[in-house]
Amino acid sequence: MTDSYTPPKVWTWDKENGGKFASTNRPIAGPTHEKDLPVGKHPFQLYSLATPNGQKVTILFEELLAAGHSGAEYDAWLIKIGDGDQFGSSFVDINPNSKIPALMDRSGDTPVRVFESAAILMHLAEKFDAFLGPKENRAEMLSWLFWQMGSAPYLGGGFGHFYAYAPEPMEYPINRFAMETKRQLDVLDRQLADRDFISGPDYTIADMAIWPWYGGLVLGRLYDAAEFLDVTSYTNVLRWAESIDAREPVKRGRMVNRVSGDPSEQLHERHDASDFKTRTQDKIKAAE
Ligand SMILES: N[C@@H](CCC(=O)N[C@@H](CS)C(=O)NCC(=O)O)C(=O)O
Repeated sequence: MTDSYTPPKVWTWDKENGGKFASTNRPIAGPTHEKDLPVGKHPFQLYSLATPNGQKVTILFEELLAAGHSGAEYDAWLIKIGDGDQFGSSFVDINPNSKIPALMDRSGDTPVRVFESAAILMHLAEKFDAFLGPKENRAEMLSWLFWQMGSAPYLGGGFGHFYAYAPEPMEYPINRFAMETKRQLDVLDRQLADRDFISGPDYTIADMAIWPWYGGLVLGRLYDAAEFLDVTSYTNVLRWAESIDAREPVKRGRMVNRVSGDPSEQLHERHDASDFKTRTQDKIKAAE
């Protein structure tokens, strides 16, 4: 890596370009290998990992079940993106974009694929008519849901990448994306100054989409960047993040497809509500 870089006339793929995800990043789409995906007994088959984008969906599933929507039972299968599972042929059939989360809705006569986390949240919330907030506030709720989809790539792909994953710290991109991340936190902080949840008094899929990213950030769980970004100065975001963090379905949703952290909070796959008590990694290891 040098201080100055002159782009070549035509970009070519340098497989050794470094960074934490260099082994899986590619400039081409499509499958790299043939691989079938397992199918469980429930109406919804989720193929995912407990990154912030993955958590959005497992949190919604757990919230739906806790609210009494028993038709929202789901199997959550683990997709290890570090191992390239997202490039297996059956995964690519569900998500041609090769990213988690990906869902097969098998509740009807014909299975339906859904990819992109906001599409999955909308699909499920509409199906169960839950966590959408009141109809007259739908435009506001959707605005925040899609604010998240447009904004988080600057936090994850921009700030997180250059602050935590790039092969070496680089001042220009870290400055650029720290500035943008702090601006986004301020957007949220102002919005949450006089309402409990992001689009009003109701807890909705917009909160579930924003919380794993921006809630995780102010709770000090993302990129080891809490001090650098002075996250505790966003007091309204912190209050909102803590209130959502205290919800039992959110605690369960965070555990599903988690492969790091405390073993008692890692439920690699979820096939039954009882798995939270019996199938976490601490229990599985103790039984071996
Ligand atoms: N906009 C997508 C983003 C999904 C996404 O970026 N997923 C990441 C994990 S958080 C992934 O699967 N990365 C694997 C890869 O890029 O190869 C969504 O919200 O569903």
